Amino acid sequence: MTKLPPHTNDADPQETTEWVDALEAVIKHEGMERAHYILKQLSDHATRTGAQLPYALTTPFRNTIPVQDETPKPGDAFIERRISAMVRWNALIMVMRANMDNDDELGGHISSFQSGATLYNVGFNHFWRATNDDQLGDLLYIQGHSAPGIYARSFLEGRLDEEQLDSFRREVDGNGLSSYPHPWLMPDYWQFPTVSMGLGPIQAIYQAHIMRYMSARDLVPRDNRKVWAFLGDGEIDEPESLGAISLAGREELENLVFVVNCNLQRLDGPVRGNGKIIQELEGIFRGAGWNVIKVVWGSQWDSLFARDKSGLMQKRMDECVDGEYQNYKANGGAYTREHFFGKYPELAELVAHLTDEQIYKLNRGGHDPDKVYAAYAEAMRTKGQPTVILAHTVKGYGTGDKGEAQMGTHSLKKLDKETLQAFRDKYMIPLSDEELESVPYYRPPADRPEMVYMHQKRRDLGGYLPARQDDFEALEIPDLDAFKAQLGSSGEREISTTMAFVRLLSTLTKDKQIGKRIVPIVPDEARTFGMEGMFRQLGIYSSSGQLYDPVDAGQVMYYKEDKKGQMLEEGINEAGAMSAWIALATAYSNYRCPMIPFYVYYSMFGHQRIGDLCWAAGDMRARGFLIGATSGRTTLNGEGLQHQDGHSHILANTVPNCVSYDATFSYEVAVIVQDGMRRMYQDKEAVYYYLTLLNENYQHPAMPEGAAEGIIKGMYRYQEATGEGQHRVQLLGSGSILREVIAAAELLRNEFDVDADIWAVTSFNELTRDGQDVERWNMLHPEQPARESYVTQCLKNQSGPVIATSDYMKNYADQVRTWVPANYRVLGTDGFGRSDSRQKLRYFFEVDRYFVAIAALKSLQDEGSITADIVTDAIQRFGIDPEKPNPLKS
Ligand SMILES: Cc1ncc(C[n+]2csc(CCOP(=O)(O)OP(=O)(O)O)c2C)c(N)n1
Ligand SMILES: [Mg+2]
Repeated sequence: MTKLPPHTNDADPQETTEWVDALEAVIKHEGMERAHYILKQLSDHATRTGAQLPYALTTPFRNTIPVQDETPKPGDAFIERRISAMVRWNALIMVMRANMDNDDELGGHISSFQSGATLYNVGFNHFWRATNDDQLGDLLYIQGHSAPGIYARSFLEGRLDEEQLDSFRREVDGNGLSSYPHPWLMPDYWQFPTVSMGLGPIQAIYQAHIMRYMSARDLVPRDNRKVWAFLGDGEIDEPESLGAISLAGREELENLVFVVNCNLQRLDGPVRGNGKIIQELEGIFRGAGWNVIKVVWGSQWDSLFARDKSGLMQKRMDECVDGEYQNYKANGGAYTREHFFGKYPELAELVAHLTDEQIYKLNRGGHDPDKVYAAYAEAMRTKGQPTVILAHTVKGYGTGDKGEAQMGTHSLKKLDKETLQAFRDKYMIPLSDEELESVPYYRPPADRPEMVYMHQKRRDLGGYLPARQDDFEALEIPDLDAFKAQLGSSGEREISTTMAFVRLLSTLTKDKQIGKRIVPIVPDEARTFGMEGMFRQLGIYSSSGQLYDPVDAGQVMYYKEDKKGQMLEEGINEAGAMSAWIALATAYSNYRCPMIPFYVYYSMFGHQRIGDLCWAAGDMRARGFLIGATSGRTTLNGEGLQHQDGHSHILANTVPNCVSYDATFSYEVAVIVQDGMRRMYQDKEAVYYYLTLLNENYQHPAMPEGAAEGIIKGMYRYQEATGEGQHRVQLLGSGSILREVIAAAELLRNEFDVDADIWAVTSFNELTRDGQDVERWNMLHPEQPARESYVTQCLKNQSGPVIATSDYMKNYADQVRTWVPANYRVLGTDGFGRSDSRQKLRYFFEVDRYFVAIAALKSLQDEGSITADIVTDAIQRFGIDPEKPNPLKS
């Protein structure tokens, strides 16, 4: 008869035991599947009778894979332990050396990698395939602050030398190692910037999704490639970490493996001191359709489990909270004996034969290569589900009482002499006490068995990791002529730049060379942008095709989901859509297949909402287009304060390799997109594009002769002054407000005898970057003839003050002030948006034609060209209340 642990609330222990015995018998004689079946029948029956069962998505706090089902780890356990020890050593040393004998405060982390070392080493030795001429390898999202351990392995492998390790976090002089994974700084090494917590997990999910998309469309073979993402248990609290896991479950992303390093601690303290992070995550992931593998306990516990016939030890494990588990590791064997086992006399008895030292060494699953191997092997085999491995570890493992499971261990940067010696002894690093004085790295000669073994393992898996491919085969980009429809006048037809863009996109998808590489991505706003025609034309990607008849099936533009769909409709999920875009925008590297993604979204929900992903995209050398549709504070008029964007260009300019444009006319859109494709995919510049589009309808002129170059540089003369007026001004306008500027020029000419040159400014950001670059060069070359910024070149031979107006904050146009060789006045839309007609909003924000005209007149007054009463007269004539509140404050 089974002996059950004492439960105080068991009304009839005898009856309970009978049920458990019956179940045991079924498992023993008929197998687990039959047991499952019977339990399911019982549960269904109970539900039919109306019973509310205490459904639990969690299992007891123990390993998911029973000992007898573990796939045995092949290879030489002893040698692998040696490799692991050396990796640990060098990871520790490189952080210590970065922080020794200097006041540079370079930082670095010891404890995170020491807790995750086995999780990485098992992967490197047995699972992770590299990309080479024959295969596309696995994609690894490595916990950012575990970077020292990854460098340490590369050092052992001979890919990095001591000098480079000593240049950890010393990058300015070149050849340094970046603090965290940064492809921008180490383009042949790191693939994914992960250290801004949460960005790794969400990107990994969408990477796996895009991997399936790419193969569904026959762009790259599917193979058995996997995406592995390493997460901290503290990192899990980021909304991005868990926010997209249901997509992975729903899409059955069997090519995705999450490994959560559950060391129970984050930076300040325990992740769930009063609960159990592993159990919490088990429930969440299982509920989202994931295959959950808990790796809680190491092999040292196996014999205790075998002897724990009553389940009392399990009960004790289940009732302890993480704060207590942290205590056991921080306080050692005697403490654990007393506080963990000592709670029940039978349990104390169970470990009576063990010394305190042996109790302390009862290991956690994430530090046991055999348990980790078994979990990884299971993840590799899993079909139809993503896998999450919840690995129980100790933060600062091996760093003794100075670091192991200590509250402040995350910030540990150095070990004292005794702790270092103890670490050396624990990992049997053959260095004497004297040698330790210099805090040396350790790498055995190349012919040592460990080294031979390690290289062989990587050869078997196709090469070394991490590795990133930066180069790709250039694409043949169509000439500008291909977009004739956008370059000509729209005639009487009033259209928006969004409509022009959608047509251009449609043309691109039909291009023989690049058509299949074009990927429109929307987060549930295609209809808003008039892109619904693409549903049918391109199909919406869905891994299950379309299992229903769409209600609009009879219509030409019906909602067509398709296994080979080209368009991505990612739902109301900007971070997800952006992550999909990033995966495609880096496909040139990770799939050796350049893709041209266009992510089209409400401009307000771009850089402002997902700015950190935009930043990461720059780091990753993403290539593609972000399209901020319905942009402009006063142009998207009805939607109000939380939609009307007047600052996305300012944010876009914070990403160094993001090239941004605010277009007015369809020919500008065509020129910008064509040139962008040329720069990114033909000339292989590591930039990406941000282009704002408008939903205001108006007539579009044909492209003025020779305008293309200026459009790309950021400004061109749209209309020359007639030369007839008494006074002269230079009017700059961008986006929708250019049209107000054009109207203002007419007012000025007709009513004030002021003649205006009109300049269309497609990018104050590009103008600014050019100006700053020129200024910098001039500063550093004082003896050389000074160079001239493009803004200066455009305006230097013009006369009259310069007035710039945009639908963005004044800062946007104000950036170029230094290079404007004249009196410069800026109008813009600072302040919270609100709903009203465009006309009213432009009056409210003081960017309509009348304000442009007044700004011009005021500038002429300031120059002494006209008298104040003319300006006053204009203010009155236009019905402007001079006491109207400042929009910034209203
Ligand atoms: C978005 C973001 N916020 C804060 C940090 C700073 N930070 C770096 S590591 C860390 C603690 C990480 O804890 P955990 O995820 O559990 O990883 P562990 O080191 O324990 O493996 C914090 C707060 C960050 N990198 N990113
Ligand atoms: Mg942690």
